[in-house]
Amino acid sequence: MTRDMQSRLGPRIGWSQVTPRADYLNRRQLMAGAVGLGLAGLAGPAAAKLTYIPSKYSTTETPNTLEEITGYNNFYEFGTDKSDPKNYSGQFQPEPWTVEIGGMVDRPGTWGLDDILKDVTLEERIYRLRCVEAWSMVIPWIGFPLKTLLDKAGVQPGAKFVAFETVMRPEEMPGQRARWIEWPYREGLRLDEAMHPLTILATGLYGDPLPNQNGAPLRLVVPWKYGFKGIKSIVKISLVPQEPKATWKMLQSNEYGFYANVNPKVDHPRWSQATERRIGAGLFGGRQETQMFNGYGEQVADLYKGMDLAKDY
Ligand SMILES: Nc1nc2c(c(=O)[nH]1)N[C@H]1C(S)=C(S)[C@@H](COP(=O)(O)O)O[C@H]1N2
Ligand SMILES: [Mo]
Repeated sequence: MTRDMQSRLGPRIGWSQVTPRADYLNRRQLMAGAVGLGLAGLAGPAAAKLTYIPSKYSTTETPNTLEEITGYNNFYEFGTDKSDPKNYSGQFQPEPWTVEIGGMVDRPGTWGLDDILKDVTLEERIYRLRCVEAWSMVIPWIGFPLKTLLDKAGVQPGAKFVAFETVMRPEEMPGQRARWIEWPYREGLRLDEAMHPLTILATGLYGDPLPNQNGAPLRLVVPWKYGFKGIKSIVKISLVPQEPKATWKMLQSNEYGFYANVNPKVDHPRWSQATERRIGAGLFGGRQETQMFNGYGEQVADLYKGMDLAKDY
């Protein structure tokens, strides 16, 4: 039996799972009221530390529970099991944090995350997340468009791609002491993908700052791409003229491409991408069809006009 199967056979619904979500839904209603009254800056959700506004880009699908989102993760810096990030990220220190922005920008430099966040408006973005391993979730991220940060840095004309790197902390990240991955974890986007309004840097979820296992304190979320593009715990962002290195492509380029757009018609060499297992759907929930661009085609299909997505997978 696979580990996936085991997690589906355990007891699923208890008060510890139901209550936080009910709380959260109430808080969201409160929040919507506060925004309506123009009080967003004053009246944040009672138990949350972040203040944010809703977004038209959110799905109306029901989010996964906080337990699911924080207990079933891929974050190989903490280990390869789905439960490793939750179990081994407790010592990780996401504060203070700086992000280096460099390459082809007018204002290169290293900024404190607090400074960066001072003048951004946080939004809630409830997005589908589709892992390349054919499971999925719905996650209520809190974040802001990557474009906001890139505009602040001033992207120069020759820049064509954005490269990202995760922090190196082998003392706090046991997975980084294993050398089968060439750390740091790296990812990249084409500049137009990076500037797209759906592309966000997330700083929280369920109204609170990001848990360590989800990529505290700052991670990328690109909802129409496989989850591995969503690089966690980012310390470096560079504007570059050429396609940058990306960790999974470096490991196995015939299985993981640079684009990694969710595509039910282009199978992974070792499994079908036509359907997916929604975490939390339960033993009898069955599989659901995977949507082209993870259901965001209306917004992003134009980015890939004229490209052969079977070749540029
Ligand atoms: N630095 C880093 N970022 C990472 C990963 C990783 O191992 N290391 N895993 C990726 C994969 S495969 C997925 S599916 C998502 C999972 O995000 P989540 O655990 O917040 O759901 O993170 C991505 N970002
Ligand atoms: Mo993934």
